[in-house]
Amino acid sequence: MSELERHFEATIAADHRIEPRDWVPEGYRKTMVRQIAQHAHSEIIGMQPEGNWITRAPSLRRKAILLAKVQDEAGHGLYLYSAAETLGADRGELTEMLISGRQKYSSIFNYPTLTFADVGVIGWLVDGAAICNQVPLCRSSYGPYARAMIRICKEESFHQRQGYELLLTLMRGTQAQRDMVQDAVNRWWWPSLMMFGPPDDASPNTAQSMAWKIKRHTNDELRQRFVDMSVPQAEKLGVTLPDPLLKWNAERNHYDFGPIDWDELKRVISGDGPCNKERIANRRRAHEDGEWVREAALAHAAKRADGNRAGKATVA
Ligand code: BYC
Repeated sequence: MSELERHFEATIAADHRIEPRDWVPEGYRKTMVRQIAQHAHSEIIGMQPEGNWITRAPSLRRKAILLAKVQDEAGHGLYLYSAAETLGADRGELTEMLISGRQKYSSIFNYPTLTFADVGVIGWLVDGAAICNQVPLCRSSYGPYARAMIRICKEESFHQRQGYELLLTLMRGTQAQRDMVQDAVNRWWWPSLMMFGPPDDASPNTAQSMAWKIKRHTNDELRQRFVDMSVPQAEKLGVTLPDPLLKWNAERNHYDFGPIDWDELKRVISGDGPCNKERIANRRRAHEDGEWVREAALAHAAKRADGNRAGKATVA
């Protein structure tokens, strides 16, 4: 083992953070870029299902809340692309990989948002799952990622509360509103469980990512934590989670739950979910429409750099 490898291993073993200028094995760099880029793409694509409801929010208050939430997601994408850049990735290339289908984003954003209750359920379940998955990432071994996660998690918990509060309001409304919430819960429950990724015995990356302390828990551990957290919240809300096998297991001290349709997850991840094509087409259009902004920003930066050089030359 080289001196550099020994230093890397010792940093991980001591639970210290890896920082951008530290030497890392190529596999660590690749895994980190993959995970951070997929995460960034998920935040940006994740703006679409809810963004769809901004113009149709039922009140000014709901509209302002939703606008703020969707803007937060854009911000999360930006912190994450910046974290990926500290590993030598190029943001433009990452975007190309997303819109050409070479890099993934979370399966959850390929499902449609059919009613305003979906906005509440996304906040409660999707952001709830995101928090469960991301709080341990605040202790991830890569410093810039772990630090970005701290702020992201704070904002996600606001998102989760706004969703739950929206649902509490709907549940105090008419029978039709309660039915709308139940219907949204029925559609989002299983896809939310799939967000945690394939089961541990079919997760190719987990063992190495745990050894490098990129991940602190396995996919199944976090999924179980999410189920345990959600059941009492569903009871309080007065909705039924669509799983007849969901049952408290006193021996395990956890809820048992029914089998997940892993073929559905595979289909959705490989591009064949209900909204994959629409999401990517929208992202591609936004990227193309934004070309003049990127060009203008680059021209402005070049002009300022020239100005700075000229200024320095005069001083010299
Ligand atoms: N969807 O070996 P595995 C958010 C991929 S943002 C799509 O277990 P790993 C939010 C996986 O990437 C939500 N792909 O992988 C935003 C891997 O790909 P490769 C996103 C999935 O990395 C806005 C392959 O399948 N959160 O919450 O050890 C509004 C094998 O899986 C999925 C993050 O990205 C999936 N569900 O574990 C509201 C968090 N699951 O190797 C909310 C950070 C797996 O074939 N990421 N894959 O390219 C992680 O924690 C981990 O990457 C995962 C997967 C737990 C997701």
